[in-house]
Amino acid sequence: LAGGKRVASGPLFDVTLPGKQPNLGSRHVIMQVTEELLEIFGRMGFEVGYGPEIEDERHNFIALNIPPSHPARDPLDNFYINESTLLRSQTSTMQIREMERRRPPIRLVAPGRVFRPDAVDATHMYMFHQIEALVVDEGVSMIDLKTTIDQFIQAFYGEKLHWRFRPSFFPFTEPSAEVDLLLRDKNGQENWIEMGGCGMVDPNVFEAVGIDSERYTGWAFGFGIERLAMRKYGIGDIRWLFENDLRFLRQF
Ligand code: 2NL
Repeated sequence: LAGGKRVASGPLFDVTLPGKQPNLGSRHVIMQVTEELLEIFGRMGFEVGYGPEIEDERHNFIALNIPPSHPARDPLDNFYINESTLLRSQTSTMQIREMERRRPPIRLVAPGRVFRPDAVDATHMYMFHQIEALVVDEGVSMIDLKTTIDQFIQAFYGEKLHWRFRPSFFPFTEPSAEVDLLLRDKNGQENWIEMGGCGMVDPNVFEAVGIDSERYTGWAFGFGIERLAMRKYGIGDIRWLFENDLRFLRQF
């Protein structure tokens, strides 16, 4: 329009010019890895459970066979909100909730944030993500546990990596083991890195949730999702995952 009158002066802008590139967001690498893990465990027949990040002592400690005197309950090693409420220190809380709610067979994975006031360094953070698996049924054995971990590692890393069980102790499993993955660095140096822990569910845990420990057995494991992602993508420092530096995040 010119002076209120329409003039035949051609188009006001050139529609053939390239547009401005919008800045598209994307999923964080930890969320991408979590989705991949759920996909892999989904194919193996696991359901997914989510639960609260603020928990009571029953679900975080008592039902997991962690007595009041246990060092894991030290107020300095947990984020307590008041005397009996805290930010969960592991996702086993979710498995306890599920076992309280229903009877075996149970085949469940629970991913989520956990919180521990660790000193921050290249491999430790006060908040990280865990994925825990729980299988409860008649006749479940440690062979099933080992096979599941073996198939999971092959599916997630796309190759058969060397890994090992290292005897360990947790109050909620007996026997217990830690899972180490072999890492070869540029110089051919071999290092075993800890990915998480596992074991056969302790009968005391079954007692606490009213499952007959004479009839049922089960296994469980808990892996750190950051560790799994760092091993997969060669990320050298856990802090990079939480600094939100786009130069880092855009690589995934
Ligand atoms: C670790 C260790 C682990 C479990 C988690 C579990 C859950 C129930 C009963 C028994 Cl309900 N066990 N979970 C078992 C062994 C180890 O996690 O260091 N994770 C990063």
